[in-house]
Amino acid sequence: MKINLLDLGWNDQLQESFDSLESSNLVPARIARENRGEYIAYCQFGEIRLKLPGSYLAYKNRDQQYPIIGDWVAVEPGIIRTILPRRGVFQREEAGKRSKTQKIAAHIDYAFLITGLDDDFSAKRIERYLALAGGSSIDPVIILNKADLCQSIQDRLKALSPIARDVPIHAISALEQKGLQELSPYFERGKTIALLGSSGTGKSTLINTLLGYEQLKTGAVRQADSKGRHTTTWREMVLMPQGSVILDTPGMREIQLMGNDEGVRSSFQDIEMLAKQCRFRNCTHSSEPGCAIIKAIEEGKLDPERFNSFLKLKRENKGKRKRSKIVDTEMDKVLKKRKREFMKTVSVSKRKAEKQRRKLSRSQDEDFGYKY
Ligand SMILES: Nc1nc2c(ncn2[C@@H]2O[C@H](COP(=O)(O)OP(=O)(O)OP(=O)(O)O)[C@@H](O)[C@H]2O)c(=O)[nH]1
Ligand SMILES: [Mg+2]
Ligand SMILES: [Zn+2]
Repeated sequence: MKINLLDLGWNDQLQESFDSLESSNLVPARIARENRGEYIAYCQFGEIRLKLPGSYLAYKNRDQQYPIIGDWVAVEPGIIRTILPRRGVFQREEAGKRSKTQKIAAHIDYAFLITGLDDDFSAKRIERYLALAGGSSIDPVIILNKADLCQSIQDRLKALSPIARDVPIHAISALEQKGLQELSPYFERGKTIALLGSSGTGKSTLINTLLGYEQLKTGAVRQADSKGRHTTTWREMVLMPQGSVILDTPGMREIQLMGNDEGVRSSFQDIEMLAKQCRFRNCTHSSEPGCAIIKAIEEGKLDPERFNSFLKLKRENKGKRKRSKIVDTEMDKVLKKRKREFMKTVSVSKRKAEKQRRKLSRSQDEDFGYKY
């Protein structure tokens, strides 16, 4: 199957980066899936399988970039030679105690943040998604799926509007194929859309419906709480017939913020704007005179709940930064201790060697009849 690179998202900028490699042996390809060290990618000749060269792995270091889904790479037959400069990278904080960002996908234009309109619905979660997606070049889009199961869509839209601000919201039913027409502008040729959300919200179902056939496995949610069972277990890029690319991802168990305030700031611009109008620059918005936030809350212009979420997310970020510093200093301590121990063993073995050498030369001297 021949593929037009423009359908895959190829553009002038990528072409320029590719040309600057000045190698006639290379072709561009886009990573669609990773499977135990093997990459499945699309290029002009269709689907191909790729590996990293041994040298890539030999020089493994912390800064070494590994290809991620959505990456554009320059390849020789079977081998990835280099990753072209990334943009639109979706990343998140890895679940667990250690602060570490995990790059999820590259060259993403839109992030569909999918929530079910069943018992899964949570405005707070959407607020978190937005804070996570904010501050990057990816445009977030809120998708409320399973509209067929909800009697109070208008109420929920109303609850979301101060949170979403200018982020578009679409209520759809992937299963009953309702509201899908609204999504077609995002599927413009060459655009890449990543589907994100917790398990069971219908990400894979939406792709199947848009494709018109069952390409991806889907799984029923638990009756009791509408939670999914983590049916999708890997990230996978699917080519859409209209010349766009869609990325299915496994349901996220936990969303953690990245420890930088940029996302929070960009998704809470209303509060940021108000804070600028406070009389004191270091206003804590708790009891200061001339506080624009307190005033807005009193006048009913700002929902106190929203302000609480803002404070909570900021606090969480601060905690994260602190934690990562603690991890760093703890790491330093461990490394220093290891170094000391290493130096000790070195000096011990050096001393031993020296002793041995002296002993040897003494015995050699003895052999020659000399005595100390
Ligand atoms: N009623 C209704 N059910 C839906 C809709 N969309 C998806 N479902 C059902 O929700 C369940 C979960 O759908 P999936 O597509 O597997 O969900 P997912 O988001 O891919 O889940 P993970 O792969 O586990 O992350 C399936 O039983 C779907 O049939 C919808 O619009 N309405
Ligand atoms: Mg799925
Ligand atoms: Zn204030």
